[in-house]
Amino acid sequence: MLNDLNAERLSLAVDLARRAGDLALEYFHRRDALVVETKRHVTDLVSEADREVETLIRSALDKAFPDDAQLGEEHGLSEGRSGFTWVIDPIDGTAPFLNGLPGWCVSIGACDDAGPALGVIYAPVLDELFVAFRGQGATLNGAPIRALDGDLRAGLLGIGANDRVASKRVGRMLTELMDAGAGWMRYGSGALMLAWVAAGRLTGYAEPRMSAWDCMAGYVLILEAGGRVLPFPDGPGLTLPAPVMGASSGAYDELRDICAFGSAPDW
Ligand code: 2AM
Ligand code: CA
Repeated sequence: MLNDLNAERLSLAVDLARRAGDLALEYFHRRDALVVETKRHVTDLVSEADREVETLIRSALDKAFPDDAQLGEEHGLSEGRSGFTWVIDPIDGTAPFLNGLPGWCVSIGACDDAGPALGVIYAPVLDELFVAFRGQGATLNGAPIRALDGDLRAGLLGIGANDRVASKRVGRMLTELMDAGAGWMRYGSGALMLAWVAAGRLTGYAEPRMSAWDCMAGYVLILEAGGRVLPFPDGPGLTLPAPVMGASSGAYDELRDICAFGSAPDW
């Protein structure tokens, strides 16, 4: 059973993911009117939608849990005193979002001294809501979910890569995965593909360089669905990019060895 405080946190996170998703969906339907800024690369985009959706989430969390810390993709870190840190990606998959594709989601995660704690991911176009809290199991639209049985060849593998990772590094990873017989796909949102690992739709997900807001919620979902995740750095490392990987138990070791995520990042 969750204590009262964590039950309130989970209930608000679910409510906010839906409200934030509805707001993002409004922007999605009139995306041609959005002013899009290229952060550094054609795949690294931000718009008013990302900022406004994060503001909606953060201001509600500020009000309800003023002692909690918050880390978000667009508005950075605000310190807290409770030991509980919200980790927020208002729109994960901004590039698919701005290009009219369905592969994007709102991701609200949290961690505490014991690691990843809360994960809520809502994909508005698909109307799918993934919910988990440490020790409480994971659900999709209210029904329990489990990671796949079997190894890397038991289903599809999700892959992500961005322009900050050397093309040779990505190419090597994909070559080795294909040589191992893994069929891979890319959908554009790391958070959503991690949720799909939890739901048994993918054997695993790997990306050499992601941020805490892309993976925290998905990590809780996978752990609660019986899978395994590559620990994301905590403390000051929480704000820095790192390799991200989650998989079913049977696929985890082989995937980690192929991706060479056991060693230091080599972007
Ligand atoms: P975003 O859509 O919120 O930017 C796709 O491979 C995944 O990587 C998405 O979760 C995407 O998040 C993230 N991503 C995109 N560009 C990135 C970058 N330059 N550094 C880290 N993560 C990035
Ligand atoms: Ca993101």
